Amino acid sequence: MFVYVGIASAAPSIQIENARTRSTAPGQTVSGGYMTLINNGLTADRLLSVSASWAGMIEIHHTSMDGGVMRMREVQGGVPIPANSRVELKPRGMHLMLMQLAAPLEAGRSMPLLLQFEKAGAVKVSLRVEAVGQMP
Ligand SMILES: [Cu+2]
Repeated sequence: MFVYVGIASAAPSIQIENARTRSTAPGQTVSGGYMTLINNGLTADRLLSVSASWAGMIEIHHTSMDGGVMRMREVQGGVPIPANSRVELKPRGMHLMLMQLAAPLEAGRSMPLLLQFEKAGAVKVSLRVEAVGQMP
């Protein structure tokens, strides 16, 4: 599953693969969002923000280990995506924090997400909801 943006060869060309999230239990209002951001263009781009109608707040988080404790903090200034490179949003790494979920995320569903890039602009992507345990 991917989305192509950019037609002129000089423009950034952002492709998104393997966009996914984890299903949630009733009452659980937070989940993680993961995907591969691929920049096939000659120009660096930047993921600035992410939004969805079904999540009240979405932040981009960075994960780090601090004395054996995993900590998450919000990425400031967006996620740089250098020209001709791929950036992974993955569990225990940089990820999307999907918060204030309006309803539980059910496995098998696809949730629309809007990514805002500095140069590529708005890119729609579909997040595949995977059952907890289906993902490493
Ligand atoms: Cu997080």
